[in-house]
Amino acid sequence: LEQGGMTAPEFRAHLESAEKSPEKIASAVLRLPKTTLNYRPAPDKWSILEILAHLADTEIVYGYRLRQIIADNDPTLAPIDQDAWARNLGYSEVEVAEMIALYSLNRRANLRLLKRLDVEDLEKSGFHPEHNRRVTLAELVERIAAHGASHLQQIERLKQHITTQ
Ligand code: NI
Repeated sequence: LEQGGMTAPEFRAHLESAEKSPEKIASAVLRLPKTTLNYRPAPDKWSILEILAHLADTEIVYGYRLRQIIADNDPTLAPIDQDAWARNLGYSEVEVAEMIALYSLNRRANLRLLKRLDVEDLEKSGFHPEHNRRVTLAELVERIAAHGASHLQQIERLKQHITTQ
């Protein structure tokens, strides 16, 4: 994170892009046939369905982390292994509509909490054992704002890959 932290306009821009993600993801996967949803480009790569489950679950993780940092005193964040979650939590068996609904509602609730904050609050942090350092709310906000967009690109690449086969 650059010196001086996040400015108010940057914060607003991040919240705005974070707000648009669920709808963009929803329209990208609307009416996709099952074969497309389940298609894996390689045995160790996620299908679109698994990406949707990852988006829904990650929003729960973001939500817990930001609640810890906002509300708790000196919290420690729990690291997750996202491939282990995909393997062990049945990501390939989920329902598209349920994942979109979970992602949308948790994202909305997370943004509601973030919108109450002033930019100074974004310097609050929690200890991340995996990185062995403190992670600020500002960093978390940047991640939340970028997460949907990067997986949207991944979904579009997968759709492209399937149609050009
Ligand atoms: Ni991700």
